[in-house]
Amino acid sequence: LEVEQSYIIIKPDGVQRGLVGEIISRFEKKGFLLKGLKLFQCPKDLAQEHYKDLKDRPFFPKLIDYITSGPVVYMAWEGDGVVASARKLIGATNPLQAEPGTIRGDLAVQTGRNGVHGSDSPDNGKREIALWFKDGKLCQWESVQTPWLIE
Ligand code: YYY
Ligand code: MG
Repeated sequence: LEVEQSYIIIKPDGVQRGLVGEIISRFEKKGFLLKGLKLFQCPKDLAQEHYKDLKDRPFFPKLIDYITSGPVVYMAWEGDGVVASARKLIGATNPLQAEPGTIRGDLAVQTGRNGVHGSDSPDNGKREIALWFKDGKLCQWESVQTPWLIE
């Protein structure tokens, strides 16, 4: 049985604003399992492939410039329901509409600088993890917390 995984990016604004620890902490404290993590400057071609569903949108060129403008932290997080739950933790695309308590609701003000990416479906989670973790190697480990999180 396959456990669900979500692909999460702390975008360049999140890294530059010193929010890496804060953002990772939200997922850690919720109780998901970190399976892979890297600080990385994304090349244009990878950014375009990652966001290919948006390639015809007017904001696409700006989005690609932004996501490649500085280092990002990318991660794979695992757990039952992690994709939908991570989207809730992240909040609405426009940070002014994102609820307080969400990452975007608490930490950002503009759609074009909304700090975080999270996969929008389990299939996209798989696609994005395969795309970014090219060697396919996520860390296989067990957290001592698991028995205290999952009965
Ligand atoms: O999944 P999510 O990040 O919440 O939004 P998407 O609709 O997938 O768009 C991806 C990304 O594109 C968004 O996080 C910011 C940017 N964007 C934008 O700059 N302007 C828009 N009108 C919509 C999205
Ligand atoms: Mg999206």
